[in-house]
Amino acid sequence: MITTYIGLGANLDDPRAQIMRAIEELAALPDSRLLASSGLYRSAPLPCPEQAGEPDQPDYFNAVSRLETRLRPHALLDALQAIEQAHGRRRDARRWGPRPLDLDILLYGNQQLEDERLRLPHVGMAQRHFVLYPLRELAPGSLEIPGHGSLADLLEKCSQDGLEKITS
Ligand code: A4P
Ligand code: MG
Repeated sequence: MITTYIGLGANLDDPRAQIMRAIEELAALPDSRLLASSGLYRSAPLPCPEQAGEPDQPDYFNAVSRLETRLRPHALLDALQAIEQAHGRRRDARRWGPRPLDLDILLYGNQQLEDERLRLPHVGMAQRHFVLYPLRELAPGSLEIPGHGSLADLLEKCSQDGLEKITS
């Protein structure tokens, strides 16, 4: 079994309910065991690097889950994308457009990988408050983010400003 951390994000169609339902769906994945999930956090959408101005979309709700799995990374990605599809996710929309559900593999053990479908660790996770603060609820500060250093070091460089904790 490999320990993975999954990032959940949503900003459309009752985002809180989307995330609560997605956590139940993670718990039902084959060859996997859901070990824990963080509380729910709310924050403004990140400004997309390819679009000028402030993003015109609703706030995001985010959480992180810890999952043990025997699925290989690409099989896990397939399973997560199937869950996104079942939540009505459309992938033809603009990059970083609003979505009912986004599931990212943040970490897969300590594996580093880069191909046309998958990058591990997930790009940007090391700088994002809506990833690092929920992750802190589930993992020790000594957790190594391959290529970026320890979780504790990353948290020190990442302000919590603008991140509101909604539920524990
Ligand atoms: N992909 C590559 N690596 C991974 C991985 N580790 N986990 C590929 C999951 N997918 C991975 O993703 C595009 C492609 O990334 C997938 O087909 C997969 O093969 P997508 O979900 O279709 O599109 P996206 O999510 O719009 O793009 P991207 O670049 O993954 O965006 P992010 O990084 O997910 O960011 N603001 C707040 N406050 N909270 C948020 O959660 N999320 C985003 C999206 C922007 N702003 C946000 C938030
Ligand atoms: Mg994504």
